[in-house]
Amino acid sequence: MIKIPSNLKKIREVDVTPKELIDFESRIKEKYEDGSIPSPIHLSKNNEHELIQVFECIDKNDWVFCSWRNHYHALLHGIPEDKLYDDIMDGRSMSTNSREHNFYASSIVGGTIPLAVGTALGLKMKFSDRKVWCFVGDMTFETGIFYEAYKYVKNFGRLLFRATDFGSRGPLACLEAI
Ligand SMILES: Cc1ncc(C[n+]2csc(CCOP(=O)(O)OP(=O)(O)O)c2C)c(N)n1
Ligand SMILES: [Mg+2]
Repeated sequence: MIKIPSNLKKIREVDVTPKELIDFESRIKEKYEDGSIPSPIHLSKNNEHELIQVFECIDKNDWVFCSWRNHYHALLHGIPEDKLYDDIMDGRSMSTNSREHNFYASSIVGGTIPLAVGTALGLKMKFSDRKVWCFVGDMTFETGIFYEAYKYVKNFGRLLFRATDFGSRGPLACLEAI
């Protein structure tokens, strides 16, 4: 169970339900197991309510960076289910990307962290009020690149919240635009 920090404020309704998230992953699992998907997939499970609560605080114009385990986040940030499904069926489960929806995912452990910080810095230099949200897993959280980015954002910007999620594959960390 993830505690949602009190400084996160709800700014929009999310029209995706926990059941829809779970059903989507179940559909992908079936397709993978019948051999229809040519590449590895990564599924999420648990913390659906909490993740929806976090995305209720994320503006559609904000950037979201995510890992290989990105289907929930992509659906909650507004990537159409059909587009995500087609991408996954084409073998791109781990690298969901959309400039239109301000979403970037990568299969490289820690790879998105400096990109997220750089994007936040770029937005700050343009006096934009858009934010950057970087979701990482509990192992990625332990890496040196996370620590470097964490220190930079803490010292030169504002760290919005840091929530820990061991073992249940939900949201872990979020860096606000620096
Ligand atoms: C640079 C790099 N090193 C190693 C890997 C192999 N790898 C893929 S997932 C993973 C573990 C990641 O764990 P965590 O950050 O907790 O994410 P989870 O898969 O549990 O959501 C590793 C080591 C990789 N993808 N990239
Ligand atoms: Mg993990």
